[in-house]
Amino acid sequence: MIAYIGIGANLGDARANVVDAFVRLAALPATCVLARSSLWRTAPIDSSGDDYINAVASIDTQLAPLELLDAVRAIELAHGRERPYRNAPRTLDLDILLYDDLQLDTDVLTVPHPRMHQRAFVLAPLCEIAPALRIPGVGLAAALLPALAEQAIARLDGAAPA
Ligand code: PH2
Ligand code: MG
Ligand code: MG
Repeated sequence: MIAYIGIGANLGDARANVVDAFVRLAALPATCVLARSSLWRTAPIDSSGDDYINAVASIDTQLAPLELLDAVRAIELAHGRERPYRNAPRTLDLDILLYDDLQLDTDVLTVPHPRMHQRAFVLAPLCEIAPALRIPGVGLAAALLPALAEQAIARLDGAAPA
């Protein structure tokens, strides 16, 4: 299965944490990283604290959706992720954005990620690595970006070697 993982951090060494997330995703069982976006500096949306570093990875995985969710949560915990309140600043956040063509809405996991189509910090790195991608139930990811032009994001040069 091909899945897309949104990565974000705005506490501690956010840039190093995001780069380490790529490494840890590649080390998951039955999983390989297909592509990693650049790193992007983004203003917090419905959140506070420093600017975020955001990125997206595409992976090929044989992990089932809930196995993948457990795995990305373990990576967050390895970075000391705490959840004192909703959308609190964080050392590392890994969200399953898409899992193949799956559409799932349960208490623990909703795929596609329910807010991804409203967030330039997700769509810009996503479209970098998958310019023709369609979000099930929503449409072409790239077509959503122009409406989000007021969200402040900037690609960091040379941030993520392929
Ligand atoms: N994540 C959120 C809420 N707001 N803002 C930015 N810029 N980047 C994020 O990763 C982010 C956010 C909830 O996970
Ligand atoms: Mg998130
Ligand atoms: Mg999350």
